[in-house]
Amino acid sequence: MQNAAEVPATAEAGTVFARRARLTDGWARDITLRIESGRITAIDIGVSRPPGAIAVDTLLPALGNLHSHAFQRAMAGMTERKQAGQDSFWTWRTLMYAFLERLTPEHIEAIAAQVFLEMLEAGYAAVGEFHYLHHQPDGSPYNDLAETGARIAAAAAETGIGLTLLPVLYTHGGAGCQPVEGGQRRFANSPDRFARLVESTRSAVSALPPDTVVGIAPHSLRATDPDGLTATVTAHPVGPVHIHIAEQTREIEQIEAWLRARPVEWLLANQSVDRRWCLVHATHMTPDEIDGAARSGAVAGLCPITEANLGDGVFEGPRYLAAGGGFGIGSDSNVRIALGEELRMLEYSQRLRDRARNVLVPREGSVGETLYLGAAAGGAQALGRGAGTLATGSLADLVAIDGSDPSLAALSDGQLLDGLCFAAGDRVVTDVWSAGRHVIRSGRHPRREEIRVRYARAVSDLINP
Ligand code: NGQ
Ligand code: ZN
Repeated sequence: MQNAAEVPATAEAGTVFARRARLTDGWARDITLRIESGRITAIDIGVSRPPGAIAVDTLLPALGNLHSHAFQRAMAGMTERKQAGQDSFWTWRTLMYAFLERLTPEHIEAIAAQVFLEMLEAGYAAVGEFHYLHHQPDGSPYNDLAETGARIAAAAAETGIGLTLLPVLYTHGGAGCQPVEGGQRRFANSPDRFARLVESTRSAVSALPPDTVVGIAPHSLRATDPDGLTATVTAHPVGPVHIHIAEQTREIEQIEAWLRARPVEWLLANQSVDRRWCLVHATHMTPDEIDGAARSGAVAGLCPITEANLGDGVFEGPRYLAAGGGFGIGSDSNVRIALGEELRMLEYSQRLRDRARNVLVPREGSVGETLYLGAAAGGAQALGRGAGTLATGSLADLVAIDGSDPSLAALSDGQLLDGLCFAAGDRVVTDVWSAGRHVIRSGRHPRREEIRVRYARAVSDLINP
């Protein structure tokens, strides 16, 4: 399965020479960066290229993609036809449930490998896979409770992407402990069985590189209940905790009717939300909720392309940033995997709403730097990766871009990240290292063809049963 000669399972050691790099406190020229055991162990500035070093143009910390449902990639483009009545998030969800009914573990692995490869080629070094497709179509578990999680792990191992695997607790079909129905049967676990699922998931990733993380993901307040949520969070006192929250206005109404508080309000009052939490979407918040979420230290998991695609609404960026809130970026439904475009969509949605320019900067300065470096730090925090900045001791999650690309060639160092967000496409990515694994070279993944062929076979099997 895995070709160790092409994508090393253990982190390489080596030296990277960059014409320029965005270090923690600013730009530097002619740097070497030493990688050992997957970490940055030394950075030297103003040096000449040492023999044997891999030379790149512009080196940046690579982003982690903090929220993905890999399987949804295979239905991209299948839900964009208007049907009778008003199409909504909820009608999309019905189509998504119908789609996932047919997925086998083999399909899940083939799709995830393609998705992870596309993420790496887009410049992401790691992914948070919010994984809820656990069981067989009739709801009975596979022999190995973590069968499908093991498929996600295999896809991560094959591609070399850094994996934070987030098995999902999904107990109820809707707010107020409604029964699970139809496609939801593949997701469902009691808190007790979920605890066993997390243990099996840990075994499933045990052969992966040491930067691999297992966290937990209560799916949403809708799909859990207060006691199950508390018990689960208490039983897993370390590692990332991700939850979908306040994405749709109907969800706000249902949670208010049931729990007598808005979703974020309820969560902040009833759970110990802190730096290990990632609040995915957090679209609809009152000013008090925004301030409380920002103060909690949690990361807002923003998924701008999917949120636009699903008609969720627009995140209240200015107040959240002013309150010091942390954020990161996720590709969620994977309808399109494009890193610069996520950041651009995030800023453009604010501009369209506010009829203003350069919105997502708390005081003054570059929007691109604020978004890119903010998402690098927030993404790393949410994924439990000691990455997000080019500094000694950090995990070597690196991306190199070609500053001589026509979209970037005219820009100064201080304008470069604005160019990356607003002018360039992800084709400017030349190299990616994930925890020191040099997985993208000359913009390509070494297993691109095999993975693509396997993906094509899987989707053809899905559409022509
Ligand atoms: C998901 N996606 O879990 O894939 C959800 C849809 C739900 C987004 N929320 C299902 N974007 O929320 O129940
Ligand atoms: Zn999601």
